[in-house]
Parts: sequence; structure tokens; C-alpha cells
Amino acid sequence: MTNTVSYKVIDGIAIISIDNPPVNVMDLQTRTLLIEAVNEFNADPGAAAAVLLCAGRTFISGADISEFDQLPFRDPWLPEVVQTIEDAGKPIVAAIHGAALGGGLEVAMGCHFRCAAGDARLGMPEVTLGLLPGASGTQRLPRLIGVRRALDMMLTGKPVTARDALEYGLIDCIIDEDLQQGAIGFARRILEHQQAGKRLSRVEMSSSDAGPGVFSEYRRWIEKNAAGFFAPEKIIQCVEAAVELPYHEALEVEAELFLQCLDSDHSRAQRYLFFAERETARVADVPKETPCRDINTVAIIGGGTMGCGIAMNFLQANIPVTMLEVDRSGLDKAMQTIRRNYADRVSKGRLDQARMDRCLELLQGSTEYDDISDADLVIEAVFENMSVKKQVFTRLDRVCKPGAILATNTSTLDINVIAGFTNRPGDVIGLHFFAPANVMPLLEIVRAGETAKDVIATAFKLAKTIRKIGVLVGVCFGFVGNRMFMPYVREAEYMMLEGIAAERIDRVACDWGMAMGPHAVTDLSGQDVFFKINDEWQQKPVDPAYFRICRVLYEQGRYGQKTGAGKYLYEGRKAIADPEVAELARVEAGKLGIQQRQISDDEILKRMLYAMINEGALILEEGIALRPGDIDVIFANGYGLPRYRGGPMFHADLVGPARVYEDICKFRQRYGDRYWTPAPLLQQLAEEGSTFLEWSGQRS
Ligand code: 3H9
Repeated sequence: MTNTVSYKVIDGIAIISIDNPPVNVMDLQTRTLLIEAVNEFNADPGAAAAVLLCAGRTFISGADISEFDQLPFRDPWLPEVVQTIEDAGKPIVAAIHGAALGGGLEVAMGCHFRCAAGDARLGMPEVTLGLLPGASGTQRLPRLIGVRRALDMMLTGKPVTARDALEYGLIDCIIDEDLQQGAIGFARRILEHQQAGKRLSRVEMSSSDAGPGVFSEYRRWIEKNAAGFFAPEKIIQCVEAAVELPYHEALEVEAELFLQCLDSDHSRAQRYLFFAERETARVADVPKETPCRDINTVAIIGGGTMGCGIAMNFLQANIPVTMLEVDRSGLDKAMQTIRRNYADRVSKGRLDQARMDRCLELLQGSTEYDDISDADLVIEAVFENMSVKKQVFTRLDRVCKPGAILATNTSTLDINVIAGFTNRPGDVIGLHFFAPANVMPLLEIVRAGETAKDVIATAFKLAKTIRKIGVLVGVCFGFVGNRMFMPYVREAEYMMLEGIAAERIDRVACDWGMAMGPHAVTDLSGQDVFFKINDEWQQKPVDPAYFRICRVLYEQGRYGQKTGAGKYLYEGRKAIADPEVAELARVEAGKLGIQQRQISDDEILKRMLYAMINEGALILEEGIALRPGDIDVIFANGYGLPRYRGGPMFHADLVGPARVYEDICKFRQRYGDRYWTPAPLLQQLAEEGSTFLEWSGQRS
């Protein structure tokens, strides 16, 4: 094993360099060697100051997250490393490039000074892992930049730029020249001026540093922005300790609360998603080295809400887009929609005018297919109807240059059939965006039977370019996300027929952490949309109760938010429970012979979640998703499932597949085989006492 920390002296300044690719995490070896290097520096009469820097693409990106599952921690643990640095008898300057995150920023705060390259980013992302900065970060950060800014950084997890860091006092200078040379120069200057720098553990704090009402203000912020998450409240408690207790006592509070976070299911779920999101691009027969096609121009067919949202992704990534519509008025409408969307973002301060102008300069419109013949990638986002898709793909096959990728944004239709409308099925792929397409981070990359490997590799690269998480899925009705979402809504509707109010079902889903309940979601997308999707589905269950309420609402013109009434009544966007819908459900249940009954909140939740999980197990067996983690990434990023739940398959593992199986068998007894036959994989895991994750690990 090569050493990850090196020590050398250049003209009286020690250079302590960390080289632990790919992102310089503080694993055991690095922690041990860093302490040794600091000791060597302390004992070295030939070095008056030291510069701590990193090789590769970034400064230290934090603690090694994979170690968090292997308790107890192995010494030296990170807080000790940070304290050893601070206790050095001579000044140490951190020289930051790339990202200094979490434990990385904590190490930098152990140093007496901090310099950064202009493009550096500094942050405390622990909260996104269900954790808190546990190597003295909750204590040192408020001492360095004040309570408010520290709470902002720790509660949002968002990194700040070098410029902001300088303004906050998080760093002492920005270095525009070569970082090592600049940091050595900086070290010489502090020696010359006999500056000692800050030893943050010795800075005293008191309640006046927080100011009145600050903590309750941030608690209100949590209620609004991070309700349900475990770690944010603990972060506040650590900072309260920072201002109320002596440093070392507050540090003990931090250590205790860090362990509580670490041991929570929330953090387990969030850490799991961290790795799962990085694994999605790993596809056995499409290795990393697979060549990608160049995508310099994109054409979008269809300027509806979806097409416009998709176009914006590419414009924001500086890729020129041609929007194709059938006629001038459709095109004008599409161009206006994009302009309005951008203007909206500018007015909310989320985008500056210059950026909006640049994006719009990259946008062109056309009504002629010949104008897109040179596009490297075409994404079709027209009506969900096979004969319309046929017209589009037949035209594309005629006009597009060889090698162009022909993508469809269909959410339910068979892409093998669509690919069959062309003479180049290898170039055809599904790129399934989620509404609003310019905001939602998920992209289902749908591999059809003949999709070429370089087309798949290009799709993953493209996903990164437009800042989405690409997940590879296979062809089936609804792919992964919508296929699993349908049983969830199916059960939610069926329970309405059994006499449970829509608002109660939604409340149970939201109490579990869903951003919206199933009925509110279908009202948002539209009962018409759900009706039509199911209507087009050739293999839908032959069951008069299936999406019955949706159908009746559709027939009554109650489409949801857009018509002011659906499963709820609407005042603007505000949903109001409608007793007429409960009555409608009762009448329909009577026609279907469905008994009204009491159902506990526990069963309401299980019926919805377990319907999804059972479908997920089928999806895994069929190879439609590669891993349980891929399914969970889809639900965390495209369906509003709270990250602290991990996802449906993670939830199944947490509850235990055996218990999920047992409940599904009980549902089968009551409701029959049609929907509640346990997936063979679920049954297998139940019998083996195993989990989806273990099953997946054995296969890879
Ligand atoms: C912490 O510090 C706690 C302390 O406060 C207290 C302790 C007591 N650990 O993202 P990439 C892997 S918590 C382990 O694709 P990029 C990653 O899985 C930590 N592994 O690169 C991937 O592996 P693979 C707080 C990690 O250039 C590879 O590195 N810090 C870690 O797109 C490349 O990653 C964070 O939360 C890690 N900490 O982005 C920062 N980080 O190739 C987490 C990465 O096998 N990291 N890996 O799939 C990041 O945000 C990004 O990795 C970074 C680079 C922005 C640095």
C-alpha cells in the first residue's frame, strides 16, 4: 500500500501533502500518517511553518463514509487529528483546491490559516448523510464565521465559494497563482509578521454570540425545509452547546449527538443513497471505457410542458437546442413557455439576467424536420400515443444524420416498438425525464432490446452534463418508477372504495414523509392523465375496480387541480376535502360489491408501500432494474420519497423481507391473488432470512 501522506521541506517551509485518490478521504491510513507528519513537522528545526495540501482533483472531501458502518471507529479518529494539527507548536496553513468538505473542512479549521484557490468550494454536507460535523465542526465553525453562517452551512449542507468563504472569514486569502507557491508565500508572510493565527478551540463563546431567538428561528427553518429529518435538530443542539458550555464539554455533546445520528435509520438510509447514486452508472456490459458519441447539438420534438423543460436542461449546460413544433403557433407558444420559465427564475433571484440571455441565444425554433437533420441527439416529447410516435420516428429515420441518437421521452410506451419504426434501432433509447423536467434530478435511461452500448454510455455522460442522476432501466409498462407507482396509487384508490377518505390516506403517506399523498399527486398530474395512461395500457388488469375512481372522475371532467376539482376541491392550489368524492366512492363500491370497513393507519401505509415493494421485487427478478439501490435512487429523486427513508427496497430490508412477505400473504387472503401474489424473489428472501441488498451483493 502506498503512503497517502508525504512530508518534505522547501526552503524552511514544510509541505505536508495528502494523496489519497480519488477524492482524498480521511481513511485510517491517512489519519495515522497525517498525525505522524504533524509530529515530524513539530520536531523539525528546519521548518518554521507548514503548508497542508492535497494532490489530485480536490482537497480532503471528508471522512471515509464507508467506515461509518464499521463501529467502533479505529484510532486515531478524526477529532484527534484535527486537535493534533491545532496543537502544533508552529503555524500550519491549509491550501485548499477543489472541495473541502465535512471532515476536510474540519481538518482545515484545525489549521491556523486557510488559503484557497479561486474555484475552491467549502462545505459541511454531513446533514445530507443524516449526520452532523462530528470532528469539532459544530464547535469550530461558529467560532470562525459566527453562529448564523455556521448554521446556514451546516443545516443546508451547501458548499460556499472561495469568494464567499473569504467574506465570511472562513479563509484568509484566495490564491490565483500556483496554489503551493502561493501558500508557501503566504506562510513566509505570516512568519515575517509573526502572526500566530487562530486556535479555534481556545476561542471563547457565550450566549451573546447567538443573539436572541436565533435557535428558534432556525428550528422554524427546519420545520419548513427539513421536517422529519433527524440530524438538523441535533446540529442546532451542538451549536447551542457551543455557546453555553466550555469547549471540551460542548465537544462531548457533539460526539454523543454524532453517534446518535450515525446510529439512526435516517443516516443509514442517506448514506446508502449516497453510494447507490454513485453506483447507478456501473453497468457490467457497458464498462467505463466505452466510447461516447459527441453531443454538441440537441433537437427536441414537441414544445409542451415536458419538451420545454427538457430543452432548458441542455441550454443551461450550454448545448444549443432546436425546438421543433408542428406549426408556427405551437412553436411560438413553446418559445414563450421557455422564456417565461426563465423570466420566472430571474424574478425569484435563482438565475441572473445575463445567464438567461445566454441560454435563450442557444435556442432556435423550427417547424421543419430538415432543420434538425444535423442534430447529434433528438429527444421526442410528443403526445403519448403510438401512432403519433410512429409518425415522428419514421420522419426522424429519414432526416437525421447517421450516428444521431434518437431518444423518446415516453413514460409508458414500448420502446422496442418505437425503435422498430426506424432502420437504426441501435441508435434508439428512452430518456425519461420527470416533471418539472428542468428541476427534477432523475433521468430514467431506458435500454431497448437493440440499443447500442455507446448510446447507453453517452446517455450516462449526458445525464452528468445536465446534472441529473441517470438510472438504467429496461423496457416494460412504466419502466421502473411509474410501474411501481401504479400499484401504490391502485391501493390508495381501492382503500377509498373501502370507505377511507382520500385526505386520510394522503395524511398517512405524508406522515411517513412523502412530499405529497397519492391522491394529491394524481390530482396534480391530472386524473385525465392517469386515466389515459391506464386506458392505453394493453395488459392492464381486467378488474372493474382498477382505477375506478379515477375513471369516474375523468368522466365527470374532474381532472384535478387544472379543473378546480378532482379527488379534492381546489381554491387555487389549496386542496379541500370533498364529501361528494367520499360519497362517489361509496356508491361505486356498492356497484362493485366492495365492503366498507375500518382500516388502521398502519395497514393504509403497508398496503401502499408493500404493493410497491412487491412490484419492485418482480422488477429485479426480470432485470428491469439492475439493483435494489437503482430503484431506491429513482424514488428518492423522482417521486418525492424522503431521503431518510432510503427508498422502497431499503425500507423492505429495514422491516425485513420476511415480515413484508407475511403481511403480503395476509393481504392475499383478504383480497385474492390478482395483486397480492408475493413475488418469488420476495418469498425466496423471506425463506432465506436474507435482504434485497444481500441478494444484490451476491449477484455482482
Ligand atoms: C464527514 O466528513 C464526517 C465528519 O464530519 C465527522 C467524522 C467524525 N467517503 O462523487 P464522486 C467516493 S462525512 C467515501 O463520483 P466527484 C465515491 O463513492 C463526509 N467515499 O466524485 C466515488 O467512488 P466510486 C462528508 C467517497 O468528483 C468516488 O469517491 N463529505 C467519499 O463527482 C468519487 O466520488 C462528503 O459528504 C467519502 N467521503 O465529486 C463529501 N466521497 O468511484 C462526499 C467520495 O467507487 N463527496 N467518495 O463510485 C462528494 O461530495 C464528492 O465525492 C466530491 C467529488 C464533491 C468530493
